[in-house]
Amino acid sequence: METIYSEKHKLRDAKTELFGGKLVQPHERPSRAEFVIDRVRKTDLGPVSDPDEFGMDPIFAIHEDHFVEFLKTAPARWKEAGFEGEAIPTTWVARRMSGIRPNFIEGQLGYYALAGETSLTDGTWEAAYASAQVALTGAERIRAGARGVFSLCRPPGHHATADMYGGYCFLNNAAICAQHFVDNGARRVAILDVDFHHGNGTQDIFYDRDDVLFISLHGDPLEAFPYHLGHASETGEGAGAGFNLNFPMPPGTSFDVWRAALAKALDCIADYNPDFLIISLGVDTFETDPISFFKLKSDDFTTLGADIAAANLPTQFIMEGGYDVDEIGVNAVNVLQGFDAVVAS
Ligand code: SP5
Ligand code: ZN
Repeated sequence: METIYSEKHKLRDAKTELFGGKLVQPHERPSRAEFVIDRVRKTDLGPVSDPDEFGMDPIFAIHEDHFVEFLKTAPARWKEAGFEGEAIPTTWVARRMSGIRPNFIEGQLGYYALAGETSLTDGTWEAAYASAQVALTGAERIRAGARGVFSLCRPPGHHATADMYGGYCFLNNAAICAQHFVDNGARRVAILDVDFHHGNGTQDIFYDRDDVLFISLHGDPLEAFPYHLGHASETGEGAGAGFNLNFPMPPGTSFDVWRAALAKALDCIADYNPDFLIISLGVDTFETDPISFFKLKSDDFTTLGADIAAANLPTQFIMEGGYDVDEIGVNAVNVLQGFDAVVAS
């Protein structure tokens, strides 16, 4: 299949992540995308194309304008305030607080951040914008009739809500694409999130809607980031009741258990009968991922891709997480090759 890729991801190059009480080298780093694109090229997966330009409209269809303005300006405002490290929040809109947006940058970080690990840096906005264009270009390929496409997005997106960033995410690429499909005539879109972490941002964005089905397989939020969303009891509200489905799984979950949840998810997607399928493709379910606790092996990712292909839907893969950087290329491309092998047969 075709891969969409932009070198502009390199502009997202934070030096620090708040992890374990220390500022460490970020897990979400530029080499992740480099390893993936190298593997795409080495395996002759298919052509690699630059993104086209879709501008801001499809981003504003999902994200609040004041949030976008914040992402663009926060690093400069932080520096102007005299702070020397990378911009990270130290306060939060905690339970029973007002939710009134503060003026000063330090307070705004706590207002817009859903987690504290993700530093805001110069270049982050440009990279996140380019990542969204990579996503939208893939969506256009699917609309034009491709059976599968790979949007090699970086930074990732599934933790970002309409007005919050965090979990290494700034703009929700999968949500932007789902909305783009709907705005161009799709009746129903399904998003299947196989990243280790719950896709809280995508869930939140579509929670009250029946035109986008969201299903996530992930580490139980009682034990794993993002901790405060992703329980099985969250099934949608209003018109969206019944159109959100979570499969939280415990530490040590192996592929046979994980695959059984995938089968249930794919059954629900078949019942929903969507026009398009978006896969939020994280490979942090890998057994040696440094921040996760599932036990998938490299060959399992090939099977995963084949299972998804059997759903027989036009399918856009959007890159999300995966932090065993040495193996991220093999694992991500295994999914895509597993998919292509079924499509070709
Ligand atoms: C897109 C994506 O995969 N984002 C993940 C963000 C995770 N951020 C918080 C990481 C905290 C990890 N705690 C690890 C405990 C290891 N035993
Ligand atoms: Zn993840």
